[in-house]
Amino acid sequence: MILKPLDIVAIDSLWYMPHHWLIRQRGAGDKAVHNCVILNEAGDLENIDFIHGPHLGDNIDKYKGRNISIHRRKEELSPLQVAQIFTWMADTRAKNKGYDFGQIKASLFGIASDEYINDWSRWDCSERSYFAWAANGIMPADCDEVLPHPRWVRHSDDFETVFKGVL
Ligand SMILES: [Ca+2]
Repeated sequence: MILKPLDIVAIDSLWYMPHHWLIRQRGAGDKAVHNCVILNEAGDLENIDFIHGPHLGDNIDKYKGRNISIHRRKEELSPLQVAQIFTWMADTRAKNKGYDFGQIKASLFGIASDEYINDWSRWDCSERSYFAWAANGIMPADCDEVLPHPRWVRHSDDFETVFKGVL
């Protein structure tokens, strides 16, 4: 599998993780419960967890044995656009205050309140993968959700699936 920078990974739920059940109930039948962003051909990730929020240091190998899908934007970006997105990711990561529990609460219970959305100092996984594009002027098609679900990238016509199965 050849990975490219800014490929988006969607990872399916695990049956023994209670918070995955909650995320899935809003997924309209889609099992995706997590997103992360590929940084390079070696599969290094910008990942998110409850402790650190967005961070570096993980590799896609972390998801070996899991059902995942990998999605690539159909229209290739210019090197300038790629650099712009990576700069935005680094800037927001540096200012990050941790995981966005307000966003995930709003997402799970459908509370589209200003109190919870568009806080760019805190992030959840699907918000992060979506706004890496949207904040840089590239609105992904077919995702008009204020609170993107991890399934979003599987359903956007702007992205093609380059891998689907057990990693
Ligand atoms: Ca946020």
